[in-house]
Amino acid sequence: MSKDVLTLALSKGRIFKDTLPLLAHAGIEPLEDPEKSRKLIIETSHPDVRLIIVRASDVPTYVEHGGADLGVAGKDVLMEHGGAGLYEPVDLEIAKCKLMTAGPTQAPELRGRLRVATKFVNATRRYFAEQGKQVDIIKLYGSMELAPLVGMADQIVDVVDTGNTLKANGLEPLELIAHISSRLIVNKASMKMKHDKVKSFITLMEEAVRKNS
Ligand code: PRT
Ligand code: MG
Repeated sequence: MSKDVLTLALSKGRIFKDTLPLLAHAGIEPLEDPEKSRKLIIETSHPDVRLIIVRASDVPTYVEHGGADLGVAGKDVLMEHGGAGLYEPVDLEIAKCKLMTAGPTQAPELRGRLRVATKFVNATRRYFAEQGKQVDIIKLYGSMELAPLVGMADQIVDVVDTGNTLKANGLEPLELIAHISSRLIVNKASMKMKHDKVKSFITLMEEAVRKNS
């Protein structure tokens, strides 16, 4: 990584969309739209800042291992990653949602241990352990809503925004595990080696959040 350039890891979709106005506050504008371009490295109007486009769940990995100096990741993803090797200096207050348990509106009587399908294996295990409940966790990579419908799981753990997706699949939200928003994360070595640049970027993001709210 060049000492002069800051690399910021973002995912396509809602995080990219919600980060744009925060970047605009810092005078940073992407030169291409990742929804249209196939490029994974996107230059910006700021010569010292470039973006890389990765999967939402890969953002902490890129930042931890120095593939990016900074990144924007949902707290759900960070809870799952564990946050080792990262600083998490700013709550950007974007892409808000809730990490919840959910189950069928008409749940059949439970026999045996609760089976929970989720991509948030660590957060789920921690949550039920805190309740003193032993559950069987089934790891999925998406479309968790399907698992109870086909009798594979009793409940799911997923992020919920409007709740429409649950409702459309005959499920309802049950327990709140955590309020979720996206965070600015920073590579620990970059914080030392590029301190002035990273520090001023953090300050700009803090200002942008205050302006945004
Ligand atoms: O899509 P991919 O597998 O690459 O990764 P991802 O699904 O994690 O990425 P993305 O871009 O969908 O989400 C990025 C981040 O946005 C997540 O890590 C969350 O922190 C945050 N976020 C906020 C959400 C939602 N709101 C949300 N509603 N992430 C996902 N959803 C899903 C939800 O699971 C449901 O299936 O959107 C669907 C619609 O939600 P309802 O409740 O409004 O119907
Ligand atoms: Mg998605």
